[in-house]
Amino acid sequence: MGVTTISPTAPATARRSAGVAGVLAAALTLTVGHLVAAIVDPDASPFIALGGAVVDATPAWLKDFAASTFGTADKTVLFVCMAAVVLGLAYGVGRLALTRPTAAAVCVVVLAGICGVAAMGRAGTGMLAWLPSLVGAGAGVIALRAMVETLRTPAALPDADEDSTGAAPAQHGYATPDRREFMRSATIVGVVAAASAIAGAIIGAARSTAQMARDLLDLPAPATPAPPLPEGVQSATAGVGPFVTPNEDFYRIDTALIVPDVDPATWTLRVHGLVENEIELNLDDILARDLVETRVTLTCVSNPVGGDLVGNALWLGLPIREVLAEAVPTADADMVLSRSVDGFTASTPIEALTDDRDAIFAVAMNGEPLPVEHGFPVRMVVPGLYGYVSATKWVVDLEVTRFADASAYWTERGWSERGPIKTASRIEVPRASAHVPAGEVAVGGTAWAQHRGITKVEVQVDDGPWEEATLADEATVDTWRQWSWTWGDAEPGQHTLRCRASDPDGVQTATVAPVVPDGASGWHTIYVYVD
Ligand SMILES: Nc1nc2c(c(=O)[nH]1)N[C@H]1C(S)=C(S)[C@@H](COP(=O)(O)O)O[C@H]1N2
Ligand SMILES: [Mo]
Repeated sequence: MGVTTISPTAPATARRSAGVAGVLAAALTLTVGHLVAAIVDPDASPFIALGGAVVDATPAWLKDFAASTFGTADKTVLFVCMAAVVLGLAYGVGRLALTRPTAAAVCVVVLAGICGVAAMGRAGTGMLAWLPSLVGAGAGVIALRAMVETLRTPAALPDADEDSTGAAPAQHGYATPDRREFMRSATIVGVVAAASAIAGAIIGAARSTAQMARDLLDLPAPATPAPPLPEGVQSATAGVGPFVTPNEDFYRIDTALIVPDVDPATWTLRVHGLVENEIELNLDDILARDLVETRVTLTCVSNPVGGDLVGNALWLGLPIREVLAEAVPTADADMVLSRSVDGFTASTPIEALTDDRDAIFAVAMNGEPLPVEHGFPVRMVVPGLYGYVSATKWVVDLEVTRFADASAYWTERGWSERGPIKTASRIEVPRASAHVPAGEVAVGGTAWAQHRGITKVEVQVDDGPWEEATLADEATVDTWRQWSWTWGDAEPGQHTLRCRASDPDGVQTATVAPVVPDGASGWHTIYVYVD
């Protein structure tokens, strides 16, 4: 008997292959789960459900760190980290399967079970939220078994029986496995996993009710159209961003790992709480009413000084003020807690929704139905307040309440319960650290103080005097305002450019504040090199 091919522990190559089998089985578990989810309940995809649970369990400081370090790529970073952890675990489970197949199967079921429980706990998932993880786990266990079976080539150790007392079971060792058999089973599993991933993606895309309904939606004409844009809203300085932000370039910030797929046919908006009349509206109710068109610049509280989490669009919607007037809030109400279909909430001071500003339930953005990722079919837009306390996308519920009695998603995570937008300005041209030729340098940028209006922008070179920039035309006090300035005598060397805006209340504060808890402040400062 060839003693060299049989050992009491599995050969290293078999253990490595078993690890790979574990990784493939995990991939199959997740892709089959994703495919089943695409058919029964897209929100219940195991990996996405797990991601949601991880996000919810992440401490606020780590989220802030992730958001500030990775910006809008933070979700990708989350998924990559999760994939690394899952695949690492799967490698270990695969190796375990070689010697303890039952224990390994239990591990797969437990891991998938965690995903299933996470899916059931997710807002917006249905009765079958556990099914994708269960089916995925089943596929994973079978695949792991089949692959590892080709590596487990038990053979009696030559002296096992001699050592045994006779009562003890015979010991087994491992012969060198047949690589071709393993490769064949691993290839089959890999192909099935890839096919499931592709099918899941195709079905998921085809099944998006929201996308289809959006394509079919006929927008009504506004009862109150926005006045035409003044000719001169664009900065005279070439290179400053467009006054109206195209939908595809509009920043996107939300807690949704996959964009909620809301069917407008069954969508309703409920208004309740401290009101005399509860109200329920569907999309047709809203589209049948007199809609107003309004230009509003949205800003994220997480926008750093000089940052680009800000965008300006033409919105069409129903004034929230009118709906609240029908609901008749009680005198003690001071806040409206809006909730999206995926559980996000925002706390808006009631006066911002009942005064004469254009706070609306928006159904369109720049002349198109709301893009799905910007809140289709209906979102809130409230001039003057950061998005996290006002701009609820996929909104389904308004609870009229009190700040003393309820709190919103980000308030529970350390952010301020109120979020008026701070007056801000930024230099867009030249770019930070740019090289510019000496002489005349065109400088330009954007400033905003929503619902108050920008009255002045000033620019300072190095520690020189503040010089007044030329303001572009104002569309409304709710939109940003562009500006331009000519630096007449730029001399070679490194220079500092700084800008600051004024609103009717005075100059924007020089005090440097971080984004947490209620928005960044300070004067945008860049360095440029004059050649
Ligand atoms: N449902 C939902 N609505 C939401 C959010 C969210 O996480 N979920 N984020 C808010 C924040 S923080 C901002 S800044 C704006 C951004 O809107 P946008 O993605 O359309 O630019 O949406 C707000 N509405
Ligand atoms: Mo935000």
